[in-house]
Amino acid sequence: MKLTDKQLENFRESGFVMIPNVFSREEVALMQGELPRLFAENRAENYREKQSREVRSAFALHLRSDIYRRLVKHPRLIGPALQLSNEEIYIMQTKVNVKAAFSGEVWQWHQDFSTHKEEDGVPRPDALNIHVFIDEVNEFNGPLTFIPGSHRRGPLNSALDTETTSYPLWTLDQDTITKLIADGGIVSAKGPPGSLLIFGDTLVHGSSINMSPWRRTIFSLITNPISNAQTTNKRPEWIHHQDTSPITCLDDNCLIDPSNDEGPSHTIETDSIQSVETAGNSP
Ligand SMILES: O=C(O)CCC(=O)C(=O)O
Repeated sequence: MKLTDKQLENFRESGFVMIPNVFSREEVALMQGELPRLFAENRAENYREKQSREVRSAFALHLRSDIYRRLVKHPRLIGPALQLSNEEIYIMQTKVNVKAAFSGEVWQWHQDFSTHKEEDGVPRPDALNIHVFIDEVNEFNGPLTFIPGSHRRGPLNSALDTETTSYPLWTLDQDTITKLIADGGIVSAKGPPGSLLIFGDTLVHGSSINMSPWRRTIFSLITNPISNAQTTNKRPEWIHHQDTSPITCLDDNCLIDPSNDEGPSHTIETDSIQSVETAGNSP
C-alpha cells in the first residue's frame, strides 16, 4: 500500500496521517484474539498500570505471536513506512498499548524522540510510530491527542518524569505545551477498529485517562531507518530491538493466509529478560 499525495502532504504539514478501515474486521479479530493469551503471561514485557495492575503495554509482540510477527511485515504498514523513510528500515519496538475500561491511565505530553535520543542514543528524529486500532478509539476512551504542526519545532527540551505515570517517560513542561497549543491547537485521533495512524518522532502527543466503559487497545510498531540505529544499549532488547535487519514485506493477505510465511526467525527467552525497572520506559 502507498500513501496518496494528499496523505503525504498531511503527514508533512500536521505530523501525522490517519486512514480509517485499513484492516478488515476478520484481520482485527485475529489481532485481538492473540491478546488474552499474551496478557496472561507473567513476564517483564507485560508492563502493568500502577494502580489497577491491568496490562498497559505488552512489548515484543512480534517475537511472541505468529499473527504479530506477520503484522510487522504487512505491506499496509511497511509500504507507507518505506515511502516516508525513503530508505531501508528495521523494527525498533513493537507493543500493544491498552487503556482498560474505567482504569487506563494518562500518557503525558511528549515527543518519542526524547526517549529515543536519551535512552538509546538514536541520532536523528526519523523513526515512525505506526498504529493499528484494535478497538474503536473514541473521544471518551483515551484517544491519542496531537498538537498538529508541533513536529516542525524539532526536538524540544524534555525531562525524565519518574513519578506521575506507570513508568518513567521523557515529558514536556506545561509552559511549552501551552505555547504549542496556542499555535497549533489540539486534535484527537479517533476511528473504527482497523484504522491506521502514522506519526513522526517529534510530533508532540499524549493521551488522557479512560473513564469510559470501553477498552482502548492500539498496536504500535516503531520503525527506524537502518542508518539511524541506536548508539547505546541501555534498555533491554525487548523494549528497543537491536536487530537492524531490513524489514521485508509479506503478501497483503498474510494475516488470513500464512502460506507464504517462512515461520519465526527468532524467539525471545524469558530468562534473557532484564527488568524494565532498571532500564525502561517507552516509546
Ligand atoms: O497509547 C497511548 O495512549 C500513547 C502512546 C504513545 O504516546 C506512544 O506510543 O508514543
